[in-house]
Amino acid sequence: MKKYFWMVLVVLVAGCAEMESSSPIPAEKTTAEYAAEFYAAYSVVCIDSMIHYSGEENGSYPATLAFGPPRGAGENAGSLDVFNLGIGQNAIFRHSSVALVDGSGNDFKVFENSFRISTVDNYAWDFGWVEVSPGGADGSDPDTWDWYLLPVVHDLNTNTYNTKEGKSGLVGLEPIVVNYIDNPMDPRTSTAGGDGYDLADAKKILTRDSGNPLHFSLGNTLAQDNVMEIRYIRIFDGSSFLPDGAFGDNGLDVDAICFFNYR
Ligand SMILES: [Ca+2]
Ligand SMILES: [Ca+2]
Ligand SMILES: [Ca+2]
Repeated sequence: MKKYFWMVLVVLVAGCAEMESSSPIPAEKTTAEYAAEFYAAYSVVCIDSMIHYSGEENGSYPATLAFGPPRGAGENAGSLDVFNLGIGQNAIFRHSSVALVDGSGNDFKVFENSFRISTVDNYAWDFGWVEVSPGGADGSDPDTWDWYLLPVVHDLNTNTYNTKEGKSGLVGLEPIVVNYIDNPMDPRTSTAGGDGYDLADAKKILTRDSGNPLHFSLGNTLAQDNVMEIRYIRIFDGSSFLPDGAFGDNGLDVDAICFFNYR
């Protein structure tokens, strides 16, 4: 979560787009009804539960705000409908009744709440990375499961402060335009924003000794290991491994995580 100063700045420069994200919901529909319409219109599902969290939940930005469809605030504002993960923390999410599968193209998206600050030609980023797992025996420790990394590129030799150049696979790179209440659209599209991932790119993490995803030792793909279903998605804040640029590390935020290919 970027500092309040930047939230205020964005409100000033973005014509109060920030405030719109928390405006009252029109009385004719409930949020559940909006969500149901969104799911039906675009044939997506979004995570509805968290099974592990390394930190202490922030009362103002609890995990429940990561459940359900995305509620983005546009290119120039950060949604407050988010779970604030915290610096260096991680959490494991799932959908309670479906599994993610590798279908055509991107299979899921993570919606953070980065936004562009046009007045200073920069982005308010909180980068992180994604791992996926089929899970393990009931009651087993998630740290003992097989985890597959969605590879990240963060070239520290390029200008990290105001460009997407040299960056890919990072959670939080793309601002969130889609909003299931105020601005519904197909969340798969690039117009909708969010960070898309293809399970075909995931590779088994063999060693993570450094703690830095840029230096993990990787092995087989999911297909090579005959892993046909993914039940768990783990999001890590990038801390100092994945520098956030001009505005420092405040811990990434999760607005939503939605599945496009599932069963
Ligand atoms: Ca953020
Ligand atoms: Ca795919
Ligand atoms: Ca949300």
